Amino acid sequence: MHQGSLLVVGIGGLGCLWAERAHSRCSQFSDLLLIDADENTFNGSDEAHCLHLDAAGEARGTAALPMLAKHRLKEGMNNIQTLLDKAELVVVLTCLGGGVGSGASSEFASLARGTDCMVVSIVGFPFAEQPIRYQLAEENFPPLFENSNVCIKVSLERLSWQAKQRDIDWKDGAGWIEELVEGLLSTFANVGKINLDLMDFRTIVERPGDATILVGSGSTNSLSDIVKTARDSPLSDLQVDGAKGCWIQVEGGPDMTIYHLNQVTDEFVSILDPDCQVLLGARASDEMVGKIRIVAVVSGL
Ligand SMILES: Nc1nc2c(ncn2[C@@H]2O[C@H](COP(=O)(O)OP(=O)(O)OP(=O)(O)O)[C@@H](O)[C@H]2O)c(=O)[nH]1
Ligand SMILES: [Mg+2]
Repeated sequence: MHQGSLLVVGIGGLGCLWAERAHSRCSQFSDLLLIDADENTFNGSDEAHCLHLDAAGEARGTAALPMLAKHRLKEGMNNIQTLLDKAELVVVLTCLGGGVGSGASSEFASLARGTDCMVVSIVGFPFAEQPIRYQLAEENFPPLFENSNVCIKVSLERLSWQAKQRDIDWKDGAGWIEELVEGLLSTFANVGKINLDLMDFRTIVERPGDATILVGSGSTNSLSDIVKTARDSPLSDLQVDGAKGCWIQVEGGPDMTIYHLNQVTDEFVSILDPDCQVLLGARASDEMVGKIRIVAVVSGL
């Protein structure tokens, strides 16, 4: 991977918060771009490239309307074109239901696809008790979905429930979003025991049908629980048992053995279609001693 090929992008207030947190775990090998109408979003992120959607400085207010946000993104695009030209994979984090995320994210994904980038979108859906925001989210989801290679719907309701279980703030992504992005990007950035590259990833995500990403982690003493957490992790409500394609990355410590590797992958793959094409990668890192994490993209759903 060359410098600048992995790009984490936050769009809108919550999306930027998620992107910053995710990027802080993989800043050695990815770039960060924050896009918002609210300048306060950019405070405290020295490493970020920022696109302020009110860059003309005319204090035209916040881009509370999706159409306005979309328009301002187009105007500001030449400021970030070089970043996009370098990127091979962008991970877009956003939450629909407000102005910026709803308006600018599909436009951004479409521009990224136009430069032959792969786009993975992680998209928050508002709480059901905010019906107007929810409806706005539903209206703006299809164009984002169509412009993404993988598009994962995250219900804020489920996220907040998971965060409560873990006793952390849901707005930070319940730890889950960071883990997903870190797992995905570290796979591409590091040479593993069995290396998977972007070409393999593309093969899997470009299968017809839906795709989603599952993550699970835990101790090497409880391998079945790792598979179970991965299976329970989809924040979108897709059933994965008919998956025809699977790209799976297993990360462990230097103490990871072939037994561990086989055990988790066999158990995970047993839930998919028997004819599923499986591409496997594995890597070891010092921080993972005693632990194993799996990151899987399943497609053809
Ligand atoms: N209940 C609740 N929902 C929130 C909160 N923050 C964000 N959301 C939800 O997340 C969605 C997106 O929020 P933001 O990312 O802040 O919106 P934005 O894209 O910056 O758009 P604007 O600020 O409206 O221009 C909203 O529609 C809300 O449904 C919060 O503190 N409480
Ligand atoms: Mg905002």
